[in-house]
Amino acid sequence: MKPSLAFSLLAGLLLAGGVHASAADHVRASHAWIRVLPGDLPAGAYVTLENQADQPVALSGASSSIYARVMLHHSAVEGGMSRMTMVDSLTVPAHGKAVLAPAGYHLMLMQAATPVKPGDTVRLTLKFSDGSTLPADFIARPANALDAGD
Ligand SMILES: [Cu+2]
Repeated sequence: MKPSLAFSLLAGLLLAGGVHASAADHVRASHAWIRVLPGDLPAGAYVTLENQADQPVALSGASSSIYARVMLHHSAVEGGMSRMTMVDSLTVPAHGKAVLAPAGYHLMLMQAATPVKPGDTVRLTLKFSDGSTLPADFIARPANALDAGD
């Protein structure tokens, strides 16, 4: 056996051991959708994240080839007014879930390079605080949509 092959086998075994498996390996994304608003208004992206690991993981943001800026936000009603604040991360508990939904946590998508219309599918790359990433396809829905429609 050539030394290089032996090394790659060993590296493969170490990775398969799962001791340092990344956050993204344990997370499943579902009900992923985007609410598209008219003109240049930012769009909200929503998704349900399920964490199958024994440790919590933290969503720290996302990126997209279509939207120049993606930010993690939280909406809350204060004194009758809905306000958005930026958040650094959103924890998904061990064997639990986090739901990004209207009037709560969402990814704010800004500055679309090409117009996104209802029915389009947009790939977002979710980022976790350990640096791992999870690509997920989001279905674009109209401004009056309240959920993924699935
Ligand atoms: Cu927002």
